[in-house]
Amino acid sequence: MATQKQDYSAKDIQVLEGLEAVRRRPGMYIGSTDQRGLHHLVYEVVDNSVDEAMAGHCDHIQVMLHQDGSVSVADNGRGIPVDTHRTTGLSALETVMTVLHAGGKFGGGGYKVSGGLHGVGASVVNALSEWTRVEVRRDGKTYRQEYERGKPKGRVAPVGPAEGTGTTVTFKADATIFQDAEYDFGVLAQRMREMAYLNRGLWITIANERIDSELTFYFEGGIASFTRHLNHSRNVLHPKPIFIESEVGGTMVEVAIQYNDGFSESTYSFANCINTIDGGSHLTGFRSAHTRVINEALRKQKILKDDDSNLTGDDVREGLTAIISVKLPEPQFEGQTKGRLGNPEVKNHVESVVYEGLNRYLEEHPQELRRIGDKCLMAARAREAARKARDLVVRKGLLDGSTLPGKLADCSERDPSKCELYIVEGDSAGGSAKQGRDRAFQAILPLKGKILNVEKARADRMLAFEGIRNLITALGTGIHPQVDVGKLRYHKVIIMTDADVDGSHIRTLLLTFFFRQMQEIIQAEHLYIAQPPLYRVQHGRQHTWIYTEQEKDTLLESLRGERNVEMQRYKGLGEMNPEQLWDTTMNPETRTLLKVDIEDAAGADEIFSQLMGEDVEPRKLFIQAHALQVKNLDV
Ligand code: 0RA
Repeated sequence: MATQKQDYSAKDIQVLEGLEAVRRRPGMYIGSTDQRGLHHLVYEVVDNSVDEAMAGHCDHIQVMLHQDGSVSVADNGRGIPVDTHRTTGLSALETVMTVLHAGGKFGGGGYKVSGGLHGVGASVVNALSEWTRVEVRRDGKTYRQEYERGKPKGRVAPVGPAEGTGTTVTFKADATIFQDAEYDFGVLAQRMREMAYLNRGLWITIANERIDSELTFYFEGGIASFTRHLNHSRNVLHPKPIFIESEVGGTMVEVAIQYNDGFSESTYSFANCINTIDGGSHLTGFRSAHTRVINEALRKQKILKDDDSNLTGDDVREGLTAIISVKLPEPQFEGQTKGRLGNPEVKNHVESVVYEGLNRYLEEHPQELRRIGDKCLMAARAREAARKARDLVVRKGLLDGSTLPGKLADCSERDPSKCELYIVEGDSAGGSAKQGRDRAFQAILPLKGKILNVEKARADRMLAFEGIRNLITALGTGIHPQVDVGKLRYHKVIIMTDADVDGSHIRTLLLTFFFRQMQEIIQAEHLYIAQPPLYRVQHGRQHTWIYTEQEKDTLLESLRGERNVEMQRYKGLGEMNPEQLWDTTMNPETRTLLKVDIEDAAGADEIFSQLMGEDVEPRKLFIQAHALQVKNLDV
């Protein structure tokens, strides 16, 4: 900067201070500086292009991960204005790139993706990048400005002609801030896919130069295509999703609905393309209208008789796959994780759109109404049976935690934050775990054989299984739809299964159970997966436990030439004695636990329905892959 003007104006100083604040405390702006934070940089830049698309000026966005670790995001929008502002003396481009939260002022109203958890704007990405380059194509010219750690290297300048209009932002995340974090192409692609679903007609390409792969997402049906996709391994009750769309009071409302013959509900709500995992006013409005319309329509058709009572929300939501997407000028995100849409007026907006739209649709499609109605009535009857089964079980005190299952070897500690529950497959492994554990704070629950696949069963059948009842009782929280995480008896719930195909199947069944029946426990980050070793290598007088195939290769490589190397493969937990099990898998000082984490609930939902649903082929493919995003966590 020495060659640049020396007389910094107050404005410049403010900018530099702003960038410095971002670099000093990056977590405040992007959440974290791990892989998740790194991905946020990409999302911030893409969001700006999606804003341009939502304003109707852009239909192509291209994301590219380059060889050198930089990322570029190109769009065919109007191009960020480059002319100089009369009072600030800065171009709009430089302002957007260097002034915190400056993005919004130039959008000229309209909807913005930003405003969510982070939504901090391009200047934050710029501040956290080793270098950034922006190219704007406008008025037949290409303009360029480059930056280093957020500071402009020069003024915006024309560098050549241009065809069409648009903006390309290329940045290289600062390695001193994002220590060895790497982009996960799959995770980024999943978000791009979601963006494409939420913006009908928008083309999004994501390419990875490193492995020479490219994916393009474009959905003519928008969120209707999204519901089709979520249902693709399920049997649907009507081939064409119901799609409703309207604008009320400045809120764009879009809803897509498609029923399947399963028992769970998969509803996802979005506000300005941000997944509102805790729902909010748009979801409340949808549910209220949806329940009312179905009841009224079924009464009109005499499918519901005069003396039948109304179907409940749970009845009409069994087997429902739905996407609710609203776009509004000033979304308010609330709650601890900003996952809930606050704007109260949106409830009525969505309610009126869904009431009218769905009512009309069902009037015009009596056959579909009948099929959906039959499904809902069946759900109501099953729910009544399930309630009776549950009441019976509760009356016998089998679920409330007052009588803990005999199989449970509980710990002596009573403070849940210090307690751990190991869910262990099989009695023999359960025996080793009971002897090996620290009984002060570790409890063991052995599960016999396979547990029921809850993806294909309702609560009544589920509760008939002793293993599942034992699990529910031991945890103390109750099950869907009445889970109280506050009552969880162990703040670490650890699934410990054999490192073989059966073990991975049981783990998936358990994950499915938690995902469908106690998702709150996963959201609250209490669910873990134990990592038992795969091999024990004896070399000379030493031995080493090996947890991954990669570790094995590395060790064997380093031991090449050494005599007396012996390797034992551990197929099951039962092959280890209690002391070994403690040393390798249960001792908090030395073990590794994987925390189960749902970053992308719709993606996890799709995987579970595929894994455990009717569609056998993809299930075989997936059975050994991990089901939820499982994060490495050193505990
Ligand atoms: C403000 C005004 C105008 C365009 C944009 C912002 C814009 C920003 C970004 C960020 C990434 N891609 C973008 N594309 C456009 C246009 C104002 C006008 O031409 O009248």
